[in-house]
Amino acid sequence: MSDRPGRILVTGAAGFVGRWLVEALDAAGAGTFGLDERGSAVGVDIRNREQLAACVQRVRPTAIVHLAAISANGEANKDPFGAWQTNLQGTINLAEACMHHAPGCRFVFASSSEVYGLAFNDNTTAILESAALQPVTTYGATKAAAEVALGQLCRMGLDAVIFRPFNHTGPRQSPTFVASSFAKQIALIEGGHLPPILHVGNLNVMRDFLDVRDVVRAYRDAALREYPLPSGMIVNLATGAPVAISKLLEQFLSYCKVRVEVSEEPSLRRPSEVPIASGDPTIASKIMSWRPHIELDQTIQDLLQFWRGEVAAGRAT
Ligand code: A2R
Repeated sequence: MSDRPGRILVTGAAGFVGRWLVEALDAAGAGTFGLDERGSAVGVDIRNREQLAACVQRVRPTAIVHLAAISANGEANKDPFGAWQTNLQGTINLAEACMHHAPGCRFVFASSSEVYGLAFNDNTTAILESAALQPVTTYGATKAAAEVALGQLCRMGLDAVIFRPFNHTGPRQSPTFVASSFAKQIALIEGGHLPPILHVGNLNVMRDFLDVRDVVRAYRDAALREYPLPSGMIVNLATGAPVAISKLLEQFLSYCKVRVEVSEEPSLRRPSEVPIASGDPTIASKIMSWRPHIELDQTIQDLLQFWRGEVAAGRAT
């Protein structure tokens, strides 16, 4: 018998969040098994029920953290059918495999704040988990549907916890997301690889930013059963204090070593139907003693350091 604190199967382990989570689980001494579609230790496509069942049977996890998804909005909008297959059917496949082949296994699901969609506009304060789900994007709709499916499976015996993380960022995030985009451009400009013009999109919206390391701490604690969590529990991961993208940009520019001009690009200006998105973290705080530890300013500095390193190593163009 292993005396490790759990055998944790992580789907999407090679992704942005997955890599941080695997590091956090390894640091806690857990036995971690990564699952991705391509090239990882357990190469399984979650859309394939048979492969998935065999994998869960083989690993016999004590917890599954389900991160694998078509995660970027752009991608989900380009291929909605693929997003539904992976995000909804893949989640059902995994939950069914969990119930049948790993009884007692806890299922930790990374949903998203995007499930709220237009519900944000009916709220003047940070949104509660009880708000009606009105997703705007394909991605948000696939996550909302997966939550409904898991809720029903919980009534059939699944032990699931559903997290709704708000915008999370940090070193290694793809520059298709706003904070990583600012950091990468600044690093390239400082290195003389780009003219001193920073291209930005919609600066007026407000979002609730978290550090990815705070988000994976909640996933880790849920997987390692640090706290008793009722099955089917839904938990916002948020600060409750939204920040305007213009303010985020200002903070990045305060660390920029050269003078740059900001250029608002119509092509980057995705129309948003949600001016302010912020989540109430009370439940996370009450049931898991969770609160963000890393200030946004620290995240900004770490992202800049990451991209400066990438530029210096010739890995960013
Ligand atoms: O396709 P791969 O090998 O690059 O792996 C991606 C994995 N993935 C899949 N794994 C198995 N079967 C599939 N059909 C499948 N489709 C995608 O999910 C990749 O390693 C991972 C997603 O990583 P990222 O795109 O970097 O997402 P991120 O930011 O780490 O988000 C993780 C989760 C997602 O569920 C988001 O919706 C949530 O956190 O906020």
